[in-house]
Formats: sequence, C-alpha cells, structure tokens
Amino acid sequence: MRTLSCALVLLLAPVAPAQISFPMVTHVSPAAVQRGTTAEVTVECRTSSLAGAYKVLVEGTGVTAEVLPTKAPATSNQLVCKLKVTVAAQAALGVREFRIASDLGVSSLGQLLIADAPVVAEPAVPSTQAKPLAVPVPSVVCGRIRALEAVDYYSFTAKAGQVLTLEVVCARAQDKIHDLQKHADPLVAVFDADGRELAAADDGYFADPVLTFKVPKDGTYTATVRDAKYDGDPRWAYALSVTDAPRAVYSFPLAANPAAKVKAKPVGSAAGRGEWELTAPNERGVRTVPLRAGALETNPVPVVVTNVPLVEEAEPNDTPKHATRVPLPGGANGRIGARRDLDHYAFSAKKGQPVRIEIFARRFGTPLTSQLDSQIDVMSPDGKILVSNDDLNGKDAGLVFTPPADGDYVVRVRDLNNKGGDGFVYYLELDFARPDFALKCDPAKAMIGPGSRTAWYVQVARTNGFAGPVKVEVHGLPPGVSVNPLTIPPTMTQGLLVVSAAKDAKVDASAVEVIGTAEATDETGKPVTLSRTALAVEEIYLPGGGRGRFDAGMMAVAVTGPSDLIEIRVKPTRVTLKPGEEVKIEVEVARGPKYAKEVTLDVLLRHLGSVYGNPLPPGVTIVDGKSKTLLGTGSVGHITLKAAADAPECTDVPICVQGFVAINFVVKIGYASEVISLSVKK
Ligand SMILES: [Ca+2]
Ligand SMILES: [Ca+2]
Ligand SMILES: [Ca+2]
Repeated sequence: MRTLSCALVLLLAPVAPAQISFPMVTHVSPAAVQRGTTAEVTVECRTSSLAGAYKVLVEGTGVTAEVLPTKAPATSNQLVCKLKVTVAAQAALGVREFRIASDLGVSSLGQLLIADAPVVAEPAVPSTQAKPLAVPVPSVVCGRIRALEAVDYYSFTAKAGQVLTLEVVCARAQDKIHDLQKHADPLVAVFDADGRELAAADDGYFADPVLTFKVPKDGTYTATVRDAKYDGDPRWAYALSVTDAPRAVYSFPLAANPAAKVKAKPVGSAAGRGEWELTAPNERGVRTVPLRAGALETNPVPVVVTNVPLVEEAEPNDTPKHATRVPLPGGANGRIGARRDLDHYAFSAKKGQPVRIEIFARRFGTPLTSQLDSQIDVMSPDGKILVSNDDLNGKDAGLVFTPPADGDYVVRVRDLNNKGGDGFVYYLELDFARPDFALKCDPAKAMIGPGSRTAWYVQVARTNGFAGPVKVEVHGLPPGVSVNPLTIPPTMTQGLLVVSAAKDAKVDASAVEVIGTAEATDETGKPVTLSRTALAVEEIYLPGGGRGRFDAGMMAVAVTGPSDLIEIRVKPTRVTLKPGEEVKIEVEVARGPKYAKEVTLDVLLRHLGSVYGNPLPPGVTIVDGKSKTLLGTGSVGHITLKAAADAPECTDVPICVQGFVAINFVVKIGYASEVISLSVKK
C-alpha cells in the first residue's frame, strides 16, 4: 500500500476568481534532487495558474515538498512555481510522482528523480563545445534539450581504467506528461581531448541512453547530450548521471523468495567487479533493491518477490524435449539470451484445474524494464500449440490455461520479434488461477468547491471464476469530503462514487486510495477476503484531441474555491422502473456567479463518442430523443432513462447526472448531482 506525505505552507493571496481547472505540469528543473539534501526546484505548467498553490502531494515515503512563496504579486496566469524539496538520506532512488494542489484544483502528475550523487543544476547560459560545463564524477547533471539542434556539452576528468556509466533520464518520464505530444529521443556521446568520439549510446532504457565506457587514459573528456534527430523543446528536461559507481542496467535473476539472499548477475558496468548478491525484501510484489558485493553497492534493481518455489532455466532448452521442469505452483528465472532463443518449461497439471501462466519482464510505469517483449505458447509435450498470448499486462504475456486432461504440458517463452540478449531477462510464474478482481477508478482527481460534487467511475474486472459483489471504499479523504456507499453487484462491472464537499469544507487536498473488498474462495475452496487498491486512470491528451489514459499510482481529492457549477439539482432522486418503463429526470444547474459558458449533461463518462464509464444497471439506457443535455448557457434540462423489456431486476444502484464544463478542447470537468438510487422491479 502506498503512503503519502505532504507539507503545508502559507496560502498565497487569493487571485481573481477563475474557472476551476488544474495546472498541467510540463517539467521540473533541476529534474533531480540528491537524497539526504534539501533543494529548490522550479515547476512549470500550462493552462491553469499555480498562483494559489499551497501543498504538494508526493508519492511514497522519504520525500516532502512545500510551495515557496513568490516575490511577484499573484497573477491569474502564473505558470511557474518553486518548491522546496526535502529528501531523506534513506529515501528510495528513482523517479517520484507528485501533484501540486492549488485553490483551483490539483495538478497533473509531475516527476522528480531522486538521485544518490550531487546534483548539478542547469546553467543559465547553455554550455558550448568551446565552453563545456565542468562536472564532477559522480554527479547528476540537469539540463534541457531546449531547441532544434541544441547540444549540451559537459567536461569531466577521469583516470585510465575507470569504468564510467553515463545515463540519461528524460524520455521515460515523458509518457506521463499531460499534453507533451512530441517526445525526446536523447543520445549521449563521449569525446576525448582531441574531439574524437570514443563511445555513444542512443536507446538503452527505452529511448533513454545508457553508456558504459572504459577510460583509455588519464585526462579530460567531454560528454554531449542531444536529441537523436537534433530536435528540441523547452520542456524536454533531463538528468544525466555520470558515475564510476557499479551500474546494473539489468540484473538476473529477476525473481526471489521473501528475504532470500541470491547470487546476482548484473548487466552493465557492475559486471565483473565482484560477486554480487541480492537480498530480497520481505514484502511480496515488484520491488527494487541494490545489489551488494562487499562494500560495493549498485543502483536499485527490480526484483519480483514471490512465495512460490523458484527454479532457473537450464539451457539448452530450445525444444519441448529439453524443457526445464517447473513445479506448480512455481516459477522460473530465465533470459532470452540471444536472437531466436526459445525457452521451454514443463509442468504437470490436472484436468479442469486452471493454471495462471504469467511473464514478469517489462511493464510501463513499474520498475520492470527488461528488453523482452514476451510471447508465450502453451503446448502439448509433442509441441502442438494449445493456446498463446503476447500482451496480457503491458508488454508481458500471460494467460489462464485449463488443462484438457491430467498430464504434462510445456510453456514456451520467446521474444515477439525474435530479438534477444543480456537485457532480455524475465520471470515466468505458474500458479493456480485463483478467483480475484482488479479495480480502476476514472478519473484520478476530484476537484470540488464547498457544497459541490463530482463523480468517479469505478470499474471492476473479475477473473478466474470470481463472481461476487465488490464493496468499494475511499480512504484518506480531506475533512468535509464524503462519498456514497458503493457495492458493485455481481451483475455489474461498474459502479459510481459521488465525491461531495460539505458547504463548510475548507480548501485542502489529500492523496486517497480507493479500495475494494470481496469474499472469495481459494483453489481448495477455503473462504478468503480479497482487498484490492484501485489503479487511478490518469487522462492525457492524444494527438487529435483523443483521451489517452494510463495507470497512475496516486489519486487525489482537492477542495477548491467555489466551483463553476455549485450544484446539479435532480428530481426524482429515487427511481424504481418496471421493465419497459421510462422515467424523466429533471435537472437544474446552479451556476457560480462567474460561470456563464456552456454546460452539457450526461449520466455516462464519454469523450468523442467513446464511453469510459457507465454506471447504469444492465438493460437501462438513456433515451437520447427524450433528453435535453446540451444546455448552452441555460440551466435547465432533463434526461430520460428507459428499462428494456428484458431488463433484469436490481436494487438501489447509485447513478448521478453530471454537468460538464469544458476547460479546453479535450479536458472537461464534471460536477455531479446527489446520488439517484435506481431500481428495476417487475
Ligand atoms: Ca535515444
Ligand atoms: Ca534462455
Ligand atoms: Ca533457450
């Protein structure tokens, strides 16, 4: 479970009332902060002012941030603010997500790199070939690929035989930046004192380069950072790490049992510099830990901590006949070590008892960044393919296989494009497919003024025969904010939470967790209680105005200044329909004094014809021809709902009407009515 820390500072002077919106963070400079230090960073955003920023919500523990007061008078279009960031000495390394709360809303995700070397901030004047910026080794140099043809130059001294790693963190963070349509493709190169290129790297960690370089002789060297196509953008912030510390770009094995000490084989400059050992954390799941060899320590590497017995692949295993045997439940650490490598694993299973077969290698937004794009095939021992998959979870393959008979089966693992190499590490897990569910909550933020409401659309995905109700609760709401009780019945895969701010709620923000619980049974029929935290659906612009989405860790609720729409009044708030019947819901929008623009009504969450959330029970639909949803600048409308002749019965399903306010071409903010309890009875 994630915990969150935050820091409060003084509220800035109120600005002129504006439409409630949210700051869209574009970049942070410097992009990194060294752990064990306190540093000032500048956050830039677009769209909504940061003038009323008062709080920073940071993912995880060990990092806190506060908004520094600005010297200039507050304006309604202040797109920059400064944060004071404090990082504990033991804070986990890597990219952290944060959000800034202002009296207008809560920002899109910003990202900050927590580093373990001194940070060199971006110089005011860009460096040049003639005047490179001298940097120490080790250091983390922050800069931006600011413009077309921009090249940044850094000089450092090094000794013969030193193994240096130069790594850029830039492109990997850009997939989470709101409305950054063009992404960087950074390239790093090293030159000697005579200007000869000694080494260069382009794509090592997705589009970000990782360059390992052995220093040929004592002297001064120059490193350059640029875009591979000489493109640039003032928002393309990067952090270049230059270090002689042992670096593990990848590490084998990928999985270990809780608290187990295992021998590790790193890929990167750590290779060959000692007998490396990994001590797995106690908590199961995808974690990161540094490798250790005596006093030496690498960067944190990913490890899948699992309880099942583990084996290592035994090459040659390129045919079903030479398959490595795996117990059930059990797991195998493997690597597609060369082009066209095929890895076969044999297991025995019982007729009709479903088996979950899953690869852990490369998942966006997680520490799993193997180069493998996996494909799995389940086969009979004579090599006949029974079922295949290539992307259950991001790039990772997975499936549930129900054996047609007792006996042996074979799983084949390969790269989808027949690539392979040292970085193509993976973990294959075989376990009984237990009843389970996963939750998502769309959108990831709620921003509401006193007395106002907004809606969250919760989606449940039930798997492996789980068919029960899921109770949904929200933990960590700010004072004065509440949600309706919600249990998603077995007949539905979606549910609605109306987030309401009391009339006397004060401006505040907090990170929250949406948690679902359900009663299920394990593979032996024993009852178990499942508790699952919802992933937050963070929306992001797609080229052309579409609504892109990705899974974010942090959900946030902000009580803002007065909302643009104070209240959505509906009548009736309790509806019981007979199959075939219709009901007209009258809607009246109470606007804030400053908002006179267009409002549209809806019960669903939609964008450009796609439905992202639908809390209506099965068989109940909106009758478009009998609804008035485009209010223009007016305030009165209605929505007609109809139960189909064959609509099944249901009781008190929560729905609501939202009034949507556009804040630009793509993004809109919804203000919800109170919950309407909808039942269908014969
Ligand atoms: Ca690149
Ligand atoms: Ca292999
Ligand atoms: Ca093989």
